[in-house]
Amino acid sequence: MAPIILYDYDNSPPCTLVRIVARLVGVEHKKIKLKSITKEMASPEMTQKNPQRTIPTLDDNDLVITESRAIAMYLISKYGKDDSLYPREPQKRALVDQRLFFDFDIYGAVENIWVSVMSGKPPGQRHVDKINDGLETWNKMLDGKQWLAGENVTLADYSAAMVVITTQVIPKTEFNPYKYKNIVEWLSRIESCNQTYVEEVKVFREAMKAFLEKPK
Ligand SMILES: N[C@@H](CCC(=O)N[C@@H](CS)C(=O)NCC(=O)O)C(=O)O
Repeated sequence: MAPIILYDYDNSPPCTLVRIVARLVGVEHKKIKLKSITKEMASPEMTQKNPQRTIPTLDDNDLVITESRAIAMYLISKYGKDDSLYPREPQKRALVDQRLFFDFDIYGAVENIWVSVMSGKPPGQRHVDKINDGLETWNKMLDGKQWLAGENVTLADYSAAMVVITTQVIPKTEFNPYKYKNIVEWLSRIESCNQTYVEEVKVFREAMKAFLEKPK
C-alpha cells in the first residue's frame, strides 16, 4: 500500500479542515505542501489527477478525492475509529449533511470576496450580505445548543468553524463573528475540547498572516 497523499497549503481554509480531520481520525498520511497552487495544480500530472485543479486533493492509492468536505467524510468513514464525527444513522447524518451544505454555500461567498479583495476590487455587496446572514443563521442554529448537529462535536462544527474563522481574516472587510454570543461560546467549546483543532487553526492563521504581509 502506498502512503495516502494530501496535497496541502497551510493558509487554505479547506486544507485546514482536512488536516484537522486527518489528525482526529489518526490516519497516517504524507503531506505535499504546494508553493504555488495555480502553477503546480496545472501540471499535466496534477490536472489528470484533479481536473478541478484545487487543493486539498487526497490520493489514497489512486482513489483521488477533491472537495474538503468529501475528503473529510471519506477519511472518517474509512479510517475513523467510530462514527461520532460523521454519524452513519440516517437522521443524524442528514443533520450533519444539511449543516455542511449550508457552510459550503456560505464559503462560496467568502471565496468570492477573497478573490475580489486580492485583485483590488471592492467586495460584492450580495456576498457581504450572504456572509452576514450566514453568521446570523449559525448564531440562531446554536441557540440552546452546544453543537451544530446533534449532541456531540461533528464534522459540521469543524467545517463551519473554518468558514467562520475565515470571514474574520479577509482583509478590507469587517465581518465580526465575535459579536454573536452563541458563536463565540461554540468556537471556544470546540477549542477547549480539541487541541488538534487549536494547533491547525494556529498554522492556518500564521500562514495567512505571513501571506498577507508578503509584498505582492
Ligand atoms: N470547495 C473546495 C474549495 C477548494 C479551493 O478552492 N481551494 C483553493 C485553495 S484555498 C484552490 O485550490 N484554489 C486554486 C488556485 O488558487 O489556483 C473545497 O472545499 O475543497
